[in-house]
Parts: sequence; C-alpha cells; structure tokens
Amino acid sequence: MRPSAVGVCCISALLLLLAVGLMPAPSTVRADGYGSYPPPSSGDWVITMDTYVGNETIILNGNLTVQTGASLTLRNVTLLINSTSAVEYAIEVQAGATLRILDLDGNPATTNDATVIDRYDSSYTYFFRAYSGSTLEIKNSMIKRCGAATTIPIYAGPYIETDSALIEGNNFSYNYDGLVLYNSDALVRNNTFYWNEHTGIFAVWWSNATIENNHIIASGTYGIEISGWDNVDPHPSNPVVRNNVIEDTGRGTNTAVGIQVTWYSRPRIENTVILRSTEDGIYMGEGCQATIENVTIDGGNYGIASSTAGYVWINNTTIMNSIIADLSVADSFFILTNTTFNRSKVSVLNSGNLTVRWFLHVRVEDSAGTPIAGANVRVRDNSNGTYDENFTTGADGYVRWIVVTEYWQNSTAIINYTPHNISVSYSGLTFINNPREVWINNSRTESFTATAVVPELSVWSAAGAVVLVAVLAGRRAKKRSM
Ligand SMILES: [Ca+2]
Repeated sequence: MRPSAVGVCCISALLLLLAVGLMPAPSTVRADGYGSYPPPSSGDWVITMDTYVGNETIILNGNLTVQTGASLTLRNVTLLINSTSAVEYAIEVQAGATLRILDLDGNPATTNDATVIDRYDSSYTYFFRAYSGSTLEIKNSMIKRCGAATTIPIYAGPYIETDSALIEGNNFSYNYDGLVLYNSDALVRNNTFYWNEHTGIFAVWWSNATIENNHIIASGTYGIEISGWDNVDPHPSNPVVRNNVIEDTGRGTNTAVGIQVTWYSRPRIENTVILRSTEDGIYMGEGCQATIENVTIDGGNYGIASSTAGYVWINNTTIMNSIIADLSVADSFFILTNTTFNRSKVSVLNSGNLTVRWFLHVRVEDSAGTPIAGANVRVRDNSNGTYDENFTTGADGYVRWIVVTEYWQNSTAIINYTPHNISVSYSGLTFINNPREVWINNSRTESFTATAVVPELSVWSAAGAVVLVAVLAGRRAKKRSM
C-alpha cells in the first residue's frame, strides 16, 4: 500500500525536525516533581520529605538543603545557583539525608539528559557539601563552577565527607577543585574532570576512596592530590587510584603535578597514564609510601619525584621524556622492579637511595628441546651481594619471576649486584654454557640446553618399551595386510 500524502508529509516533517535537531520532547520529558516541590522562586529550598524533580530548569535564589531523613532526586534538571555575593549559597546534604543527581536514561553517552548544576550568570560561585552520614549519588551529570579559590576543603569544590557516595559517569569542569573527598571512601569512576582551576580530585583527611577509570584533563595544579592534611596531626589518605588518564596538568605553564601525594599518605597507583604534567608525573612527599604499578609517565620536568618519602615501590612502570629527571629521589627509598627509565636522567639526593631490579626467567630443556621438569636452578648475585637461591623447574621447564637486583645507588655511589651467576643441574645431564655469568639490566629469559635427551627410563623399562613398540608395530602391520 502506498503511503498517503498526509503520511508522507508527516514523515518529511519528522525528518526535517530530526535534521535540524528540533525533535519535540517525548512525553516523558516534561517538568514534573513531588515532595518539597516546586522550589521557591526566592529564598531557601528546604527538602523535608522524599522529593523528585525531573526535566526542569531551576534558578535558585537561596540555599538548597536536604534535611535529615529526606531525599531529593534530580533527573535531567538544570539547577542554577544565583549567588549575589562571594560566599553565599550552598547545596547541603545533611547526615541521614540522600541526594541523587541523575540523568534520564542511565546512559553516560547521551549527555543532553544530564542533570547540570552550575552557577547562574554571575561571577559568584556556590558551594556543595554532602556531610558525613549522608548518601550521595551523582551519575551521568555535570557539576560546574563550584567552589572558591581556597585551601579549605569544604569551600574548594563539590565536597564529600560521606563514605556512601557513588560518583560515576559525570563531567566536573571549571570548579576550583573538581571533587573534594574529605574522610570519604567514595567510589569515583568513569568521570571526566576538565579544566578545574586547582585540582581534579582532592582526597584528604583519611580518604580511602576508589578512584578509577577517570579522565582528568588540564587541571591547574594537581590532577589528583592525595593528602594527610598536614604533618602536625596527619590524617593520611590511602586511596586506590587505577585505570585513570591524567593529562596536561598545569596546562603547560604552571608548576603542576599529575598525582601529588603528601603527609604520610599511602596510595596504590595502578594502570594509570600520566601525560605532560608541567612539573612532576608523581610527587611523593613527607612520610608517604606508595606502590606504583603498570603506570606510564610521559613528559614533564620530572617523572617520579620525592622528598622525605618512605618506600616507593615502582613495578612494571615506564617513565619517559622527562625534561630534567625521570627519577628524583631525595631522602626516600625507591625500589624499581621491571621499570623502564633513562639512566642518564636520575637524581639521587641526600640520604635517598634507589634499587633497580628485574625479573629473571630460566628455562631448562634437553637436547631435543623438551622441557625438563624438576631441574635445579641456582641464582647468585656477584661478590657485592649475598643473594643465593635455588629453584626447581616446573612441568614447562621454567622457573619464572625470580627478582634479581641489578644495582643500588645513593648520592655518592653505585653498587652493581650483577653479573649474576646462574647454574642448572639435573641428574645424569650436562648443560651447555653452564654455569654462566649474565649481566642483568632488563627482564629476561635465560635458556639452558642439555647435551643429551633426558634419560627418562631405566635400562629394564627401556627394554620393555622396545618390546612394546615392536608388538604395536606388528599389530599395525597385520591390520594393514588384512
Ligand atoms: Ca544520559
């Protein structure tokens, strides 16, 4: 059946609307709400009961307070805070209250349904505080231009001091700090932090948050700051930081650090890429320790720098293209395992020291290339050290992941522990080039080959095998002749 003229007309109109982006809002996209709703046109908006607002733009000329026992859910809401002086209005979530800032479809890829919180068209900022004991969920939404230029965490940006915080799939842009975690074990993942004035994510005062899969772009001073607040009464923060990309911290001009760790904090930093920080990729400050694993740092004045930190364990990491030094170790202890850096760009200062280690794998095989299980492998470092360990090969003929030290360095000396002496033994066999001296300055596999095949069978069982083979061959021959 041919479409009617009216139908064609309607379809054409629809296509036109689609083409120019003027699709009428579907019926679900209609301002609605209940509870402490609608918000007042002036004065504070106080949420005293379970409240929902959807698909609405609100200009708030006052504070927004979610009171204890109440909840506020925002979906596809644009909330503009109209402060008229420098320190005026705030969004506050009290202990025992819940705030949910959500999009409509639960999909971070569609951003036109995000809830957006921003200041109104003035130069005055606003504050955002989710207090201890509150519940906060921010998903697939945007928070912009929050916080003031201050070192006081509660004023510096969207401020979270509750553990019950899920921050996922959002965009935090143009805030002073993109996100402030204060005594918070929040889960912060899959967010974008763009052009926050000072810091992308500030985790301070016992914040053991999980910070993962975030993209932190062009923060002014720090991509992520992990802090124990001070050294007088430190409250170290020990977050897990993984799978993040942090780039252009400092925007090429400021003295800026990809990940700043201070005051006895002990983060774990994994699978993270740090590009073009202006000063340091990672800085480790007083009393701090960290495990840094599978991290790539490219560019900046320094790769990983420290001052009076404790132990910094750096594993499977690559540091490259630093302008001044890939490693700057001041009064700290860096232990590198399987980590790539430029040896001509290392600075060890004062009482600092650096240990460089690699993984050694040893394979043992017979003259036919068959792996030998149960062979003994002995590894010793040179006369500067005391390392002397024995291992046994597995079914695949390997001993793997032997950690060997190449050298140790302080501000005045380098002590080499390589070349290493590696020997293998197996009853009844001799091996080519065994024992051998190996200069180990990268992770590597050493293969040892025997001069004969493994004498697997005794004389009697070998004779038995010959008989068995003969019998089998005979059967086969009979079958064929049938
Ligand atoms: Ca969405």
